[in-house]
Amino acid sequence: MEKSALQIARSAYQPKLPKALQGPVACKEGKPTESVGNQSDIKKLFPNTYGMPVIEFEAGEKKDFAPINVGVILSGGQAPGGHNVISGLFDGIKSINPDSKLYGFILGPGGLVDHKYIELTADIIDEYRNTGGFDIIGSGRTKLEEEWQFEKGITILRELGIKALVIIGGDDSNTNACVLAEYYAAKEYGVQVIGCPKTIDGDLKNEQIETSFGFDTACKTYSELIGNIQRDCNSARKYWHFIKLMGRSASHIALECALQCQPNICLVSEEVEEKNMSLDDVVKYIADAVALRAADGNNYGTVLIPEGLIEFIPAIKKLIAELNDVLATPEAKEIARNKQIDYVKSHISEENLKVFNSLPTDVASQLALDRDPHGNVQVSLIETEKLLSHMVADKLEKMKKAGQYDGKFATQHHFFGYEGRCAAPSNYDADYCYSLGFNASRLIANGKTGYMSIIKNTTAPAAEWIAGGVPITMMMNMEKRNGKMKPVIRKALVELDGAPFKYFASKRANWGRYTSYVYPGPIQYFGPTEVCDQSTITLKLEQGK
Ligand code: FBP
Repeated sequence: MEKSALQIARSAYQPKLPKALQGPVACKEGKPTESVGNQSDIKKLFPNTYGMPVIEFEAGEKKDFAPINVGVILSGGQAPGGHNVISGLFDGIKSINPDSKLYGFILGPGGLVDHKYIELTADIIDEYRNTGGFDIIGSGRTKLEEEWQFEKGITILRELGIKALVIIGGDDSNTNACVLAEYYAAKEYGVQVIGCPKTIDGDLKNEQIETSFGFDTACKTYSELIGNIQRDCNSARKYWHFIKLMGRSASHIALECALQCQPNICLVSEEVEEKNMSLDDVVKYIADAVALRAADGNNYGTVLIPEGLIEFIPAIKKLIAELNDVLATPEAKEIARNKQIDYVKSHISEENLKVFNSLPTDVASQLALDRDPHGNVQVSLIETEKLLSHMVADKLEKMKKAGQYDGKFATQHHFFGYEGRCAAPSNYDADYCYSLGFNASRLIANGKTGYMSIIKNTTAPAAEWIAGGVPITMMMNMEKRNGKMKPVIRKALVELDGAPFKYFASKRANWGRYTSYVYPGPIQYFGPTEVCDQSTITLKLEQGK
């Protein structure tokens, strides 16, 4: 593979490890745990993996370990640092015993079911150290949830002598990892399953998981681009830029980018829901801000829009919930694509039909069409940035006629999502991911299954990071998916009483009216620690730093 000078320099970077992982470890176990919700249901569904303690590693005595064969799967959307989880895992199992082997399943969980794999040797691993992307083995969104898939999986795991499987994924994939761990434990198949918290969306976090990997690099990449746009915007002073940012559900990415760049407007879906805002309320909120700046002679600005916004507008959320149920029936699955819209229209309540008919046609059809394999609306396909800017333009026209606005409104549209998912990991993500992977090898060596690898205290220098494991069942509750109640990891949305949102809310009126842009610039890999090794502002505020 040809490499750029930066890639060559970067591949020599040795990610930092927490002190506890730098030598042999001992396993400190906490008290038995409970799931975050629906305890009796979750306990019944996971009799073998429920209630296990949280684990913390500390320095221990050197022990001899037999070689172990481990499998690894990358699941779901790409996130910067995935290759470092794999290289950390590789180095970890080799340090346990140099004869250990690592196998990668190709193109996500489907690779396990279809028996597509490669052995990841040192040569391959070295090519991918500190690089972005998931291309070392590819990723996929096949949902691992059926017994026949688990059974096909065990056939290949046995054939390759694999005793532990590491699934690197978001909330849905780690839910599946937990179901698989429980199944293999119940059947006494002798295969451990460990999860790793991945997703640029930042919504896989809780008391035990500080952040999901990739969030840091993706936000820094988007913030560089937003900063560049803001510089352009402030130079030409003629456009309002509507910028949609990835994050299927939660608004963590939009909020973090707002904290980094200080745009004029940033919508936060969770607030829109909390305030029970309609689409028209959202449009009015933006139009009023545009009018306020126009009154100062500033006919330009930036608006950040979280990708999942549409799903959080309460009336639309209700509609989507009913559409999900209607589309999950076997009958609906048989309906030809061109008849689907008519089908849903004739099967939803009158109230939801009214909302459905009020939406622009392309948004309505997007909501009524394909779901991803986990039953989610594919919000990245909905052009909310264009929808909003067109509606704001209409509103401003009306305001002009009523003498409430006097300005020019020219727009540009952007969607930043795929641009950030495979960026070369920041030092934070490079170190965090390597540690997560290395730590997974220690969970495996200690015989754990149904755990997620965790690294905490990550706003401190890496040596002080805390390594351990959290039972996945601890993060679960019951939710409706594809029309049925299922055990799932609870998604972490933006908390309106949390420090990051409160800080943003205290500043936004000022940022809205006066040009206060910050231009963060590109991620720096080499240089002073205060430039290269910082976590997100969200994490710092959450930790009171
Ligand atoms: P994960 O939750 O699997 O990490 O993926 C998140 C995400 O990047 C979302 O931000 C986005 O909505 C979605 O993936 C896009 O999915 P796809 O890659 O299938 O287009």
